[in-house]
Amino acid sequence: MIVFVGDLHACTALYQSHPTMTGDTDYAAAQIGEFCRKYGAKLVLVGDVFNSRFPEARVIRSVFNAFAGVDGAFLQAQHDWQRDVGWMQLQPRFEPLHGRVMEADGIRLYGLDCLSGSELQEALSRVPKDVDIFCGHQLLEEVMGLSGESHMAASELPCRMNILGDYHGSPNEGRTEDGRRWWYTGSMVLCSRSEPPAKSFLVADSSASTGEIDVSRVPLLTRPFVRVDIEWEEELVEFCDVIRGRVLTLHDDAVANGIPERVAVPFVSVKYNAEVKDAHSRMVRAVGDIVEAGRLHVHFLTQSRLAAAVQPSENVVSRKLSVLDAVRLLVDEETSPELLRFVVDLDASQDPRGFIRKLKESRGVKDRVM
Ligand SMILES: [Mn+2]
Repeated sequence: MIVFVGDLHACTALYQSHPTMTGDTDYAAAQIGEFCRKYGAKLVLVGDVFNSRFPEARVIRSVFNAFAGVDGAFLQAQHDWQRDVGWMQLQPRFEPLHGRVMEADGIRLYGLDCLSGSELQEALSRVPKDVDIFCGHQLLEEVMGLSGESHMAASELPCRMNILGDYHGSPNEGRTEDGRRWWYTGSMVLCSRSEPPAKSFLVADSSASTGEIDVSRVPLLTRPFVRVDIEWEEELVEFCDVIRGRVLTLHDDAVANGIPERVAVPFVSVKYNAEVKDAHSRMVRAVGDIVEAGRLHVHFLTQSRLAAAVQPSENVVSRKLSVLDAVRLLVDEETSPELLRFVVDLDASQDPRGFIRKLKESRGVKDRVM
C-alpha cells in the first residue's frame, strides 16, 4: 500500500492574521503517520510538505516525529523547494523522488518536483514508459478555472495513472479522452479560505490476484470550518442569532470525534456586505466574548475593503501593491467572478480571465510561482 500526501504546508499557524490558530498541520501529520504505521504503507509526499522554504526547527521536528517509523519519498514544490538537499532528506527514511523510479508493493512510481515551461516539457519527455504512477506538483488547465494559470493540460500527463499535489487543484480527479487518469491529493489543511474544507489523502493498492492498481481516498479529521456570506440585513440578523450556539456545538462535536482541543476551536470566515448597517460592529458584539475566550477564530472580509485595495490610495502605495498584486490577492482569496468584476470595474460583457491575462502580458509577468 502506498499513501500519497500533498500540501501539508507544515507550519505553526497557517494564517498570519490568526497567529493563535495552531496545531492543524501537526494534527494532520499525526493522522497520516498513524495510518502509514498501522498498514505498513510507504508514504509519498507530492510537494509542499512545508509552508515555507525555511521552516522553523520545531516544525521540521514535528513532521519527522509524526512520520517516525515510516519509509517514504518526497517531491519539492513552490513553497518548500531547496536546491541541494530537501528538508525531508534530513529524515534518513525518506528519499527524493525527483527524476527517479521507485518501486513499492509492485507499483512503479516516478516523480518530478514542481517545474514549469520548457524545463517541465523536457522532464516529462524523459519519464520512463513502464511507470505505473507519475507523481508531480503541477497545475492542470482542467482545474485552474478562473485564474487561467496552469502548467500543462491533462493530455500531457505522462502515465496511465497520475497523482498530483498543489492545493489549487484540491481535491479533484479526472480522466482524459484516451483514458489516462489523474488525481489531486488536495491539501491536508485549509490553506486558503476558498478551498473545500473536507480533507483527505490518497491510497494506492495493487490487487494480489489481478495486479490492478486501485486508488482511493481516506478522510482526515480537521478543524471545524464554516463559510458565511452576508449580503442582506436578514442574513446578518440570523448570523448574530445562531452563530454562538453553532460554534459551541461544532466544538463539542469535534472533541467528541477525538480532535485535540486547540484544533477543535472552529474557524468561521464571514464575507459581508458593508452596506448592511453597522454590520461589523453587530457581528463583533455577537461573538466578541467567545473570540476573546479562545473558543472561536473568526475572519471578517468586506467587499469594500477589497475594493479599497485596488484604489491608488496611500495605503496601497505604502504596501507597494500593484493593481496586479491586488487582483492576484483577490484570485487567491476569492474566486467569485462577480467580485472580480466589482473590484476591477469590468462591465458584464468583459471576461475577468481575459483581463488578468492582458494585465500579465502588459507587465511581462510570468506564471505565478507560489
Ligand atoms: Mn504548491
